Amino acid sequence: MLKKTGMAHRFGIRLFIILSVLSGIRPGAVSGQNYDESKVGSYTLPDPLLGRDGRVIADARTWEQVRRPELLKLFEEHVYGRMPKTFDRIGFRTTREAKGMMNGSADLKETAITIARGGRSVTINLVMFLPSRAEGPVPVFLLINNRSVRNTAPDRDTLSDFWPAEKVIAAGYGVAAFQVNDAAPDRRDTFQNGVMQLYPEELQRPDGMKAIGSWAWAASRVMDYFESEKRVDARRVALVGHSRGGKTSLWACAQDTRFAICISNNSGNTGAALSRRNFGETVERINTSFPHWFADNYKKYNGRESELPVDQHMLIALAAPRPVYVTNATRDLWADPTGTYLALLHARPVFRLYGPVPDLPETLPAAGSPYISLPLSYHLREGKHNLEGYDWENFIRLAQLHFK
Ligand code: GTR
Repeated sequence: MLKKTGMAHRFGIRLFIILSVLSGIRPGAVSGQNYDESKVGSYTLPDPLLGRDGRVIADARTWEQVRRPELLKLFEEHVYGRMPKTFDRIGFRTTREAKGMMNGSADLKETAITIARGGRSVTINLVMFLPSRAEGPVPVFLLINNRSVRNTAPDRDTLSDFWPAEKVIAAGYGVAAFQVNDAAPDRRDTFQNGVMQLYPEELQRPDGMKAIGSWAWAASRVMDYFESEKRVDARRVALVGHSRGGKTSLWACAQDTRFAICISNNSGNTGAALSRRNFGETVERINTSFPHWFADNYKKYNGRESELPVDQHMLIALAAPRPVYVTNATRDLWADPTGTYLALLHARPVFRLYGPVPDLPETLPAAGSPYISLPLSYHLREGKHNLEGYDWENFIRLAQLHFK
């Protein structure tokens, strides 16, 4: 078999990958996936304000007491897996401090956050810069870094727009990041070697959490640390994630209402994009490529999105009334910009329980015209799947609006 396909075949695959990358379509995005709007077909979204018992939710109190917990549970059971809440101990150890970095404008503080349960422990390493001149606690942007640790280089020998710390500091905010591998290695064969070590029982359950759950859990432990850090205003933390990290930021904000702003960049399938729309990445595709991200139960919905008891507009709604910012990029059709924008629109009824919601355009806004408003923001960036300076500049604008 191998012989028959041989070198020519391998060359073909490589050529295909190179061409895909050059054209901005991510590898694997082509075969069997729909990119034709006319083939999306019709679908019916579950109503966030219709309780399972048929009751219509008409006020914020009933949403919070009845429907919100119900939806959270559905997402746990069918999509992301349970979120363990207890552990034996948590400790914060400063591993490095350096004042007056970035030409005197920022102080570096690195912290090892160690959490123990049942005789095992896991350590999340946090890198953080705080504005040197700030008097009193500052709001902080926390990035869930799903890419290289070089993006968050504490020495600033490498500067990356994935985490443009200088830009955030200049705006007067703190900026922090942890790398997902500390919480769960992003591989199907090793994801257990992190937070899951503390909760081995989750591995036995069809609704047990996996990597994305572990990353979200880690974001909450960073929040535990922020609550103990005098220089951070833990009530004003914006959580940022890109792609798989953006799926995680939404799930973390749904679980943990201490996060003040939820930012989900290019998060696509099982992030901010509607699952029922047949466009770009599908549930089957994501479960096959990344079997270690979601609960095993989620695999039941491969090719059966319409049977899901939830859809992703409901995940956005779980952040209400806190501000949510979702984004797309023009050359990232895999993440379905239209399906993402529609999810944001369909989350509006829940936000309206708390107050007025801005008049968002009814169709996908044009590239390069960000829509920054409370509580819902959106932009479509010109370019490919990535987290860039442009994205951050607009996230900062939302923080300026919300944190004033
Ligand atoms: C892709 C995956 C997406 C997204 C992306 C990323 O391969 O299909 O759902 O998570 O990776 O995280 O960059």
